[in-house]
Amino acid sequence: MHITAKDLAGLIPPGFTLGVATSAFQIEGALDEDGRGPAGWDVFSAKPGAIVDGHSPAVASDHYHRMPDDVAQMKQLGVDSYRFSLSWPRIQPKGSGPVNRAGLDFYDRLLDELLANGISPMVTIYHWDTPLALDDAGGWLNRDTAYRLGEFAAIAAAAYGDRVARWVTINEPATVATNGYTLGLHSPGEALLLDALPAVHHQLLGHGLAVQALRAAGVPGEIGMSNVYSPMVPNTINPLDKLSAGVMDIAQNRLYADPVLTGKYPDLIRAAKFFGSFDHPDEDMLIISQPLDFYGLNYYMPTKVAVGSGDGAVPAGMAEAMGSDLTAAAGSGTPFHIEPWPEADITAYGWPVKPEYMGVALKEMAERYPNLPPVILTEIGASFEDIIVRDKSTNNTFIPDERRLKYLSDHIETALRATAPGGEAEAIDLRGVYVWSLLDNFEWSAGLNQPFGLLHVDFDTLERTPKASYFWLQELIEERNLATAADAAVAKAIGP
Ligand code: PNW
Repeated sequence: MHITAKDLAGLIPPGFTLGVATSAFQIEGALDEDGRGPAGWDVFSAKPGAIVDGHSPAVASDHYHRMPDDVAQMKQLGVDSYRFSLSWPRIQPKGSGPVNRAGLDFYDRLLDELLANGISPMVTIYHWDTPLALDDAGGWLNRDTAYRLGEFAAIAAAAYGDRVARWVTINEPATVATNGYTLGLHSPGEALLLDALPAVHHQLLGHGLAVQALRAAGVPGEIGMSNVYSPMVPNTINPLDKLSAGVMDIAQNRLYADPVLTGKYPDLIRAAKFFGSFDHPDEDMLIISQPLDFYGLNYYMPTKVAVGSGDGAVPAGMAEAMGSDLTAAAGSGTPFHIEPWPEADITAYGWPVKPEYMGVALKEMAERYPNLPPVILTEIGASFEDIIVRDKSTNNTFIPDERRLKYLSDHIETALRATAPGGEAEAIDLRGVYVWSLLDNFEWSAGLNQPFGLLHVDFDTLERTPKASYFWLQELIEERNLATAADAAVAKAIGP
């Protein structure tokens, strides 16, 4: 069971944002329309074997053509805010040089539509769809890509700065570096293992340069970035399991959070020659660690780590999980591996459902980073196979996604309790949560097979159908609104 929507609403502090999130490449389709340039992901996804079942992102959720309807669905849902990303190759087809007016116009219309419907826009500047021209020049291995991102942020600030409430410079550099440059599972398909470190640094530098560009443009919106965080849990009390979990923690969590929040890479990364050279000017660290208005955290699951190469029993879907197949890719004889959680519920992706670790993640962040700015959960969500039930008498369809609904409820409850006074992460000023995702979409190398949406998308007809989780979030927001209105009435009655 899970807490009632009414009781959960009672835990929500004033001013807290309830939102939904998407990204451009995953939902838009229309890859060749209105002057969009190619992205590295267009080419990567066309490679045989790159995407499960050979699925194509060409249409995805067809959001490019259905944007007003999708905004209307959000209005119905009642969300405070919508987090979406800008398609870099739609706006700047080559990643440098001239902008494409028709591409800029699409997000102009989207922003206006959101504001007309009372939905506050949160814009992610970079969510993985690097323009192909930049990938051809080395992508994130090339320092120049960081400067190009800074320039793109300036373009975005000039075009949209007046209407954007929150900016996310870059989404999950860890996933890009691990899946795109370490393991070759994502675009651009590089499998450099430990030599992928420059792709980490240049993304973080790109983040810093984007912050500089937004600040220089004087945008009124809040500025932050989004990192994924997975608590690393040793399989046993064996010190070698603990050591392995510690290494994973450094390689997947701290490698990305420390530079941004403390201005330093973890000591192990700096000291160990075997990570390959990633010499950089000291000044980079000042750019990377500029103060942020909020820190975005994407939370999905904890990771259980054990010493040794394991028996290969990691669930198939875990191949997508952060670094879970770092060991698989490196073959047998690797020093440590990911263990499945035998007792855990698992998602369609094979990811363990462990809501209590939402609290652990926040607690670890609070302990590690005393100067942490306000935190926003920029993504939480789960993929579960959906069943469409048709009522024979009315012909209405219903999607009873109880497991997704419970996942969301449990994780939001845990986060709210952890950050409330007396909670394990009470030092964190939690400002909001965004559900991943508004609608089923192109889940990168998993293709169209991992539905994360509150809205079901039929990928043949492109019809949207709200799932039970959508109606649950709608109810939660209604309850929150009633409680807020009641509080305001009391405050007014009592007077100053
Ligand atoms: C995120 N992990 O990726 C991305 O921001 C989204 O684009 C994506 O659709 C969504 O989560 C679901 O996968 C992740 O290993 C990649 O914990 C890896 C992990 C989490 C999220």
